[in-house]
This record gives sequence, structure tokens and C-alpha cells, in this order.
Amino acid sequence: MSFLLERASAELKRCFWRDGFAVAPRFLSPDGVRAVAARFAPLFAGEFETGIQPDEWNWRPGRDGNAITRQICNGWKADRTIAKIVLDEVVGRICAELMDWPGARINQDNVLWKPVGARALGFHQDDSYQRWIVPPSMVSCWIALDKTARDGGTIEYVRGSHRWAVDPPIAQFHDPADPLAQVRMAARAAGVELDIVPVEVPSGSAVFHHGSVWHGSRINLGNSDRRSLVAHCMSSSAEFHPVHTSPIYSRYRHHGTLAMDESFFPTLWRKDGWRSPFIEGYLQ
Ligand SMILES: O=C(O)CCC(=O)C(=O)O
Repeated sequence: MSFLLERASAELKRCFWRDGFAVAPRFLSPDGVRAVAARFAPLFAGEFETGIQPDEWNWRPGRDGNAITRQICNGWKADRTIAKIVLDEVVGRICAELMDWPGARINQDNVLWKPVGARALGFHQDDSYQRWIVPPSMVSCWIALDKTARDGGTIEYVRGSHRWAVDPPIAQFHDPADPLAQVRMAARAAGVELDIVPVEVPSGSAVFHHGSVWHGSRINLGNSDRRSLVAHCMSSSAEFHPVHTSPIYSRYRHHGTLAMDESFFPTLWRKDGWRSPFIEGYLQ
């Protein structure tokens, strides 16, 4: 896949640290957008190109209605078109450069599909869910596969909230009664007003966001679906936490070591030029 941006520009980094997120326009080519979008229907229907099920698959046809936002986590293990984007070294390089990390490895990807009328994802901080790794922080590359609009259930960020404390996970992630419930309390604790920015961009644009920035998305009141692909990265130096676990991702921990296994959390890019060697063969 060809990405327009190859590394974190000074401007991207300035916006990222000022607001907690930064838009990279025209990040993924139109061909790339078409190729990834075409994988959504088969993936959610359970047709896995590699024969391997993603780590999380929260929406099944026939079982779940159109009212919830469809989410798959680690689609890269099931589908090489998804893998080509989320395991690209450019994604890892930009995430690492934004955070001043020695490199970046994939923590997880998200394949997100919000049909017309689908309901909210509660506002949350990604780092609230990262106690199972050390250091417990992520940076994400959120790629729009459709043009996004304020009323169309786009992602929304609370500007500057990456500077607030990291709170525990929110009470309800999918379809909460009030998607802003926890972030309102967090703003009160920080002593500031909520400054919510809905991201309105053409398809192919990306937003890089800090793991501590509050964000979520509301009901899709528009007249077209909103699909996104997200690569969540952690530092290439990240290890498992010796005590705290993730019910899903700590299953990949080997006994007797805290080291991450490259097969499950591949290194996308490192300053010294190293990248998990299996990736290129896997993407063929
Ligand atoms: O796209 C969305 O609705 C939310 C995505 C999200 O929470 C994330 O990328 O961390």
C-alpha cells in the first residue's frame, strides 16, 4: 500500500501534542481504501481469508441487529488486505516518531463499521485498557474509509484531554445510555470545559491520536455507513505487565518471560531498521 505521508512531519507532531490528535489528509490511496472496504462484508460474515478468526468479533449476522457498531479486533490475523495496512512500516514509524519511542509494534487493530442508525461508542481513553503492558500506553492511526460528517457517527475527540489523568475503563463501551457520562466527570476533575471536535474528513484521511485522549463516536444519523480501520501501536520496547492481565491479549504471554512474541505483536518499525522478519512473507 502506498501512503502519502512517510514519517511524522513537524506540523503533525505539533498538532498531536497540542490537541492529543492530528489529522493526516489523504493518508491512504483511493485504491487502498477500496481494497480494505471490500473486505468488511466477508470479514463480518465470518469469511476469514487466512482461516484464522480475529481475536474479537463483536457483531455476527443473524445474531446482532443494525443498531450496534460492528467491531473486529485483530483483523490482520484473518485477512491480509487488512494486514497490509495495519502492519505497514509507515504506520509504525509515524506512531513511534510521534511518541519518541525507539519503534512501534502493533497492539491490536480495529475494523469498525457503523451502519446508518448504529449507536454510540462511549467516550473513553485507550490507555485505560493498557494495564497489561509496560509502558501502559498506545498511539493510534485511525483511517476513514468513508467521508465522515458531524452527524454521521464520526470519531470525536476531546481536545487537550491527553493531558488529564488516565481513568479506569468506562462502564459501558458499546451503546451506552450516555456516551459522555465518564468524560464529563473527567473534565470536571480536570477543571475544564469539554471541547469536543468531530472529525470531518474525506475517505483515506487518517487521524493519529494519543492513548490518553478522550474520544468516542455517537449515533450515525447520516444516510451512509461509516467504516474505519484503526492500527493501535505500542512501543517496540513494550513487555507484558508481570501482574496485570488482559483477558484476551495476555493469552499470548509465554510462561517465564515478559517479552512479547513477534508473531502476535509484530514490530512494524524500529529506529535501527529492524522489523519483524515474518511480516513480508505473510503479506505476499
Ligand atoms: O471509530 C470509532 O467510532 C471509535 C474508534 C476508537 O475508539 C479508537 O480508534 O480508539
